[in-house]
Amino acid sequence: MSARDFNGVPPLRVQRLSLSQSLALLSAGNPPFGALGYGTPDDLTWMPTVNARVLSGAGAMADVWHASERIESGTTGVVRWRCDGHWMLGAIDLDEATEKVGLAALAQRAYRDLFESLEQTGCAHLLRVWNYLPQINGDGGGLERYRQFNLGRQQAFFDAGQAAFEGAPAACALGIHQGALCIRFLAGRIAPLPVENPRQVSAYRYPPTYGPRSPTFSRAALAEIGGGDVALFISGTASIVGHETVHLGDVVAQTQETLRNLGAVIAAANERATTRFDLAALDCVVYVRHVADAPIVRRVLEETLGAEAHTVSHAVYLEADICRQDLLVEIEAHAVANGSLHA
Ligand code: 3EB
Repeated sequence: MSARDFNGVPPLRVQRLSLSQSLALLSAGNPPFGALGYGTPDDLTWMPTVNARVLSGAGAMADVWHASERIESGTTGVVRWRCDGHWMLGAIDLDEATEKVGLAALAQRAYRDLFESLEQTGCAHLLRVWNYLPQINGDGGGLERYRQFNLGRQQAFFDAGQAAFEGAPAACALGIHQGALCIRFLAGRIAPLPVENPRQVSAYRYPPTYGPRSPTFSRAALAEIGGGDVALFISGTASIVGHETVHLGDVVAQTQETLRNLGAVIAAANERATTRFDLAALDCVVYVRHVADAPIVRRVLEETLGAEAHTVSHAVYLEADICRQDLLVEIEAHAVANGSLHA
């Protein structure tokens, strides 16, 4: 049996729910594997959340994860995790003010503990990471804070002997307006299949004009998640062609370019799997720098994909800063489809 044979993979499932639906699930005595809530901590107290203002009408939402029944919880250093023996969800919240170190050192420590938690649970492979940094575009003593974060993150990958280039996990990195450095991740026992975007330079190969250390992520990751399904995790995607930001100051054109990039990543992913992922069938999170742009971005999605598209109706819009000052919008997504990966 091949290592990727889905018969050997206990099922992992993810559902996008409204806050009330996810709370109902919890009170029904059916605690899920984990959840990632999109909204303020005041709305969501029982799951790790993304501490950002929700701009969509449906209010706070959550991605609720289900795994097998034998779930173990634990902590490793600063990481809180849940694991079913094959899949693992982890969360880190670290406050610079309390920890009294800069962001580079903080990121390095967070990722050091993250990799240690993977070793402890045996879920050695990182599939997807969600990074949220306070004041991402702020200056931290001569180096932008996002670039400091990249420094510490890449160093921790090196220190742990983890793939910092080809084979890096899918990820997103956004700026939140308040709170701590906040990292959420999904790991598993089997390495995912990384996917790049032919329209873009791999982020781990960005030239040094974007900072002394490259960002550490692949454009997407594919994984068999049991039950004959494949998941596609698409990293934060923006209006970047090659390595350059395009359509400065034009949120409509940036959104259109972002959708072209998403389409290109999906096409690249489809070459690696026996299924066809579809731009119109994503669960996406849309990060918008300026609150007033949210309805404009939504209109572009509707015009491009149709108002009835799953991607349009299930999108969560959050106020966030994007890692480049000139980016106005970024979209990340996941999708599940029936099929398997090409060997
Ligand atoms: C980009 O394409 C936009 O640093 O983990 C997207 C996804 C971006 C992930 C990260 C950054 C990250 O470069 C920014």
